[in-house]
Amino acid sequence: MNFTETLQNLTGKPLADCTDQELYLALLELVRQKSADRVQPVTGRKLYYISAEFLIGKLLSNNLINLGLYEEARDALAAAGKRLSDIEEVEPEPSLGNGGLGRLAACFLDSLATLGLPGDGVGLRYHFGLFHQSFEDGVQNEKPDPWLTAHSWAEKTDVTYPVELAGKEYTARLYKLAVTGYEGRTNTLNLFDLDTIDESIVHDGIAFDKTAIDKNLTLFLYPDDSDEAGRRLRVYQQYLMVSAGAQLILAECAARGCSYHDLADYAAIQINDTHPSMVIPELIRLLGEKGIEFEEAVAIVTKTCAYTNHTILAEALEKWPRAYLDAVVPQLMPIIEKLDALARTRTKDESLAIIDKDDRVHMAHMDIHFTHSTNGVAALHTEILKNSELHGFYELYPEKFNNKTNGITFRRWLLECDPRLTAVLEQRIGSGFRKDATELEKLLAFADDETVLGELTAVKKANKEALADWLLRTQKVQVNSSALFDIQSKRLHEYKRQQLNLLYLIHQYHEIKAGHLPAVPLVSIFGAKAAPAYTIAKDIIHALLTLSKVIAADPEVSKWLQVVFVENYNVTAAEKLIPACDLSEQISLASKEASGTGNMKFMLNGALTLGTMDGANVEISQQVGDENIYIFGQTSDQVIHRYAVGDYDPAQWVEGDANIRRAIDFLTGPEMLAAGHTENLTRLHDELIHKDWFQTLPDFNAYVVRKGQALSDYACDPMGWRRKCLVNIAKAGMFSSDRTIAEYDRDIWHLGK
Ligand code: GPW
Repeated sequence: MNFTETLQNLTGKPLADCTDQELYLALLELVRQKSADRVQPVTGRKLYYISAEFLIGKLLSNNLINLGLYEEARDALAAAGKRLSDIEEVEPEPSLGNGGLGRLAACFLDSLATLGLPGDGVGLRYHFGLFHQSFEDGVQNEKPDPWLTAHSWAEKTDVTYPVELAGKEYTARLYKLAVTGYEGRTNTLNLFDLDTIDESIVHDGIAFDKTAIDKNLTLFLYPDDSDEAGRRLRVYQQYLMVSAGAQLILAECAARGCSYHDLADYAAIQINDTHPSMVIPELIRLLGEKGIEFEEAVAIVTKTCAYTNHTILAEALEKWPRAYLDAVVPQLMPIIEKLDALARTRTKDESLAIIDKDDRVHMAHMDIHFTHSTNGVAALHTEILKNSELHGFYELYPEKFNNKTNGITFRRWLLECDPRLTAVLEQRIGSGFRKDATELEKLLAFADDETVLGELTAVKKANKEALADWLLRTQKVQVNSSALFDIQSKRLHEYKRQQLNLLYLIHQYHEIKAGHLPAVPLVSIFGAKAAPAYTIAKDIIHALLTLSKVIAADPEVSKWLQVVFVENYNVTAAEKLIPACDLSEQISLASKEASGTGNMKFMLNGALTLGTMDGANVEISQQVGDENIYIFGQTSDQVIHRYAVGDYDPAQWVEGDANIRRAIDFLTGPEMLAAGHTENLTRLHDELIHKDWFQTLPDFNAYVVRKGQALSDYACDPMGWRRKCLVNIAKAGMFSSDRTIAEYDRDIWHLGK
């Protein structure tokens, strides 16, 4: 049977007569059958990657590529007058993550299956995932994002586990989603949910009754934690995930012959930041029920579990008031107390305790004491953990600390999102890079080949035109695709410094008005969601949307400058934006971005990075060399020093620098106030002048100069620019998540053995 016949058997009628929806469902079923054929028996150690987020993105094209069916499907559909790209639009995006941490988990699942390693995910099946963002009157508005349709990739099973929350028993149901590897095996993403969830209790955007646990528990990813009920709900969610997950792990291992004493020979559990940390006491509790003494259970769990830290931002390091845990998981508290006591026998340093003097439970501390590995996610980040944030722990357990620089799957972030670039690469260097990303280096042989550079330029031009079409269709904005496309897309957070980019754009507005024209027209594109309760982040969005209006209304400036803020940034939007980017904005305050992974995606797709020496930018600059990246700003040492001295005063920078003053004052000047809201603009203005907690102003001038350099290189030396892009693509190999996963396996997991 050929592909068309197979698909037709599933639709029951000629493909040409099918709707896109019918074709989508048929392809979904086909993928299901084909991926089931690649399920392999597990021998030896199996990984459980436990994470509150798996930002998997749409799955149809990804699965077709991984199963080797993409071309056949595309051609069979084309023969019937259908377009795979139209069918892709029918698929809702599963929005099961906030950003980098969740997307990393998804890339890791892809690489595990691709490398043929036994490794499943464990997480939650949020009904509405992260909110859907729209802009109304220049302000972010949040709505539920219903991605669970009647036919979804996650299949209901009849496996359930009892989970006790605040003394009441709930039933966690398991859903399974097939994870296909590229020419690899099929693994599973296990997602838990309650049957009793009631989507109808959501009202007025994303508000809902926070007390009715049986109805609300898995409605949203991380419900608003700005009030106490919201924070408690997060503890409930976390325990549902880890308790059901731990029961699943023990059941699977027992079915393979594990006696529980030898659990570490059957399972490796990776704790993705602190959200799943309660899996440690929960496993000890469950092993206790199987008759294993506390001391031995601690040893087993330590050998089985490993912890990844993704941040040094204090507010993101979870510390739960003991009273919450007493209320929600009273069965864990005696165990956590014993772990705290045990930790105190290993060190007298009070700051390393699990339960502090204010009765707060430090989840990361429990992880470090009672797992065998703690890793950071980029070289600089791991050094900062060892030398400052977690220094005391590093002195106590030097052997536990290791670095695993993040990576991205090239299947989604090159083959799927940039078929034009993939085709040029294959023609020049063959297709070995699909499995061995370091083969991209073969491209360096063409660094001075003007034909190849011309091909790369043509790819970028076509991708920019495709993005322009998409922006017109979905965002109703028209952009000039011969301008330089500058993109900052990531969660909205002050440390990521979208406000620095904002101040630059205001600066450029004034320069253009003064007749100092830039080297090339600039289209500055943003994509970002702000946490619903994060006021200043929402004010930054408002300021950018307002500036966009002010510029668009000014013909003198809009010839040279355009600001576009893409609504509802998600994986699908990222796949459109990244291949079309010329300049990638990675401008976090040095020391604050643990790694970043968008930086890697842009580089791989032939954009140049404008960035600080932060996170994985440091390793990117080492790979490509100083001449192929635009680095600016304070170093992490300088920043850490400035915080330590504690004398940073933004007002002095405002007084001492006319450009900074002009840019900040513009926020509350007549043009902006006429187009935006006084309250939001004033609050942001005051925040920058009085607090500027992420040191935007000290980096302002260096940023303006470096960005100006990039624009002029782009305009004045197109071949030189494209040569730099080529080097970036060629050197992206080390940022494949296949490399990252191979290192986790070599140093921490030892899977299949
Ligand atoms: F706070 N990251 C994220 F560390 O996306 F938990 N969400 C989070 O909640 C945290 C971290 C947490 C990101 C980091 O900010 C980013 O630098 C990193 O590349 C990514 O995790 C993956 O490691």
